[in-house]
Amino acid sequence: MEAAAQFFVESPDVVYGPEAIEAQYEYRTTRVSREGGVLKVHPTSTRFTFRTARQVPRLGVMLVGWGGNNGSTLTAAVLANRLRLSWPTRSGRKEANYYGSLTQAGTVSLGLDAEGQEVFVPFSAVLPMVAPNDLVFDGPSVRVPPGWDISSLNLAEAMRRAKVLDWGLQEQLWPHMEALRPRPSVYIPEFIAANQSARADNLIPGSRAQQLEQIRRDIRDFRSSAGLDKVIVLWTANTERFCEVIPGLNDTAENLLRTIELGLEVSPSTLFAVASILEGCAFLNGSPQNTLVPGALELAWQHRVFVGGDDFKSGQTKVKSVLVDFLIGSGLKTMSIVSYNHLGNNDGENLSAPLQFRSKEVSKSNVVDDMVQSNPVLYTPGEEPDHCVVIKYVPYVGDSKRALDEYTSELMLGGTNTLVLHNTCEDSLLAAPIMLDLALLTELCQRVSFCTDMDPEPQTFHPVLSLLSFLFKAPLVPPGSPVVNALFRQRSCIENILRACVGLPPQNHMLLEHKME
Ligand code: NAI
Ligand code: DG6
Repeated sequence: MEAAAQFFVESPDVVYGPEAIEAQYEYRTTRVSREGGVLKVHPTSTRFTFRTARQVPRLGVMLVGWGGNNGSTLTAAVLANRLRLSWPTRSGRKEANYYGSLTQAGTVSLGLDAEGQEVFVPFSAVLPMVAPNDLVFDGPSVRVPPGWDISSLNLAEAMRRAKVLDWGLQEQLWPHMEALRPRPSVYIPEFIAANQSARADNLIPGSRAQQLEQIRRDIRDFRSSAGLDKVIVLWTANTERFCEVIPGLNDTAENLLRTIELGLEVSPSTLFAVASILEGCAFLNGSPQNTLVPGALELAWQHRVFVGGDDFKSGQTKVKSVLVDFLIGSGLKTMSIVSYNHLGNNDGENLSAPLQFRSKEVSKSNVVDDMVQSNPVLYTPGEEPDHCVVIKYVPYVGDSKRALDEYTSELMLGGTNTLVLHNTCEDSLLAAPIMLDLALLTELCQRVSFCTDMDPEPQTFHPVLSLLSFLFKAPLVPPGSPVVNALFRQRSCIENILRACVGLPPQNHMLLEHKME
């Protein structure tokens, strides 16, 4: 396969203009109605015109929790790739890459060549996307900090504290990361574990309203001093406890803004979400808590700003959303899922507190609902497998989280099948490429607009960007939209929407060409 093949779709339905790619696309689907106990299925077709602006912007990503394991690892990864670093390890020399990133290391099949063989291109070749090496975290002329952390350690020290990267790589990155210092952030002790208090030495003072204003100034400052076209804000700070959704407090945009003005209860992550939305910057939540309370979602809707969440889907949950899909999709009745983890990084220490663990337990537990509900042959209404999630803090294993899972399913004629899995999830090395994809795909979606024959007014995707579901454990979706957790359905959604933008039909895997005589 060619590594970075450029391609053009030759079709009267696709126009590559100087500013945009415009594609006519026939969206074929079905509508189902129930009539007297009978299901009637109606094939439908809607003609879309997709328009994707070709100009790739200068994009800055601001991480909240920049000095954490994920934040320092993502920064290191971009720098290591940009500088084309390689370093010795006991199993040979390693080179910087972006393995684990769907956009950078995943591929899409374009079709069959003259020999009937599939031709693949990188995901990133389907539409113009920001190259990760061009993401602005720093640069010779940019010495302003692009992220926030309640801990004042510079990024080189943060990388050392994280203990994620090989020493030979850390040594080479040190001079590049030493000058990067996180901006002060908002610390409200009751939202994260008490064991985090020693880190909190880099704080924005003042009332909630003043803190909100400071975050907004930080975003504007970064955008102007780094000469950016766009900024995306990504929460990768500690898991917070859930906050209660209370009428009058955070249920509407107006109430949420008043709550901040009055200094009533609001979580730091919601404060960052509000600041981002008010600055017109997409906000993505990589942690499990309910940052995007109804008031924040309404604000995003009012300002037409993309939001996405919740909780990066990196290791154990990714496997779960494949394995349970496989089991139930094969007609096996999964009845028990037990997921045990132990990890020794700062995330693990924070999650050793009950309220923060509870946030994670919720997001890790709802990830098979769609698969169970998709199969009324196996499950009666309301029936679901037992699902138990355990997380323990074991400092010695550091960032190399161990995940042990047991899946028990019923077979025909009273049999059972038990699958046991041991997964060493090098947590931050799995999360960093997901963070990258989130930023790159969100930015791409900001350049896509579409209209239909029925509604010629151009529109953009719904502000709750459910296309990102592949990357989140508990995907946020627009009201009334089905939540999809099954990994390959989520992947197909991204792939097929990108294909639609260049006028290609959805990937159907039928290979009928090879099934004829
Ligand atoms: P970490 O604990 O190493 O980093 C979090 C950073 O956030 C710390 O540097 C801390 O000082 C900072 N922080 C805490 N409150 C803050 C605030 N209000 N403002 C700014 N900074 C603040 O954790 P790690 O491993 O980087 O994970 C980050 C988040 O991502 C956690 O919530 C974790 O649960 C979530 N996550 C991680 C995954 C992974 O595979 N690594 C996967 C899914 C989610
Ligand atoms: C304990 O599970 C720690 C968590 O922060 C996870 O490591 C993280 O959420 C990744 O979870 P998963 O299930 O995607 O591996």
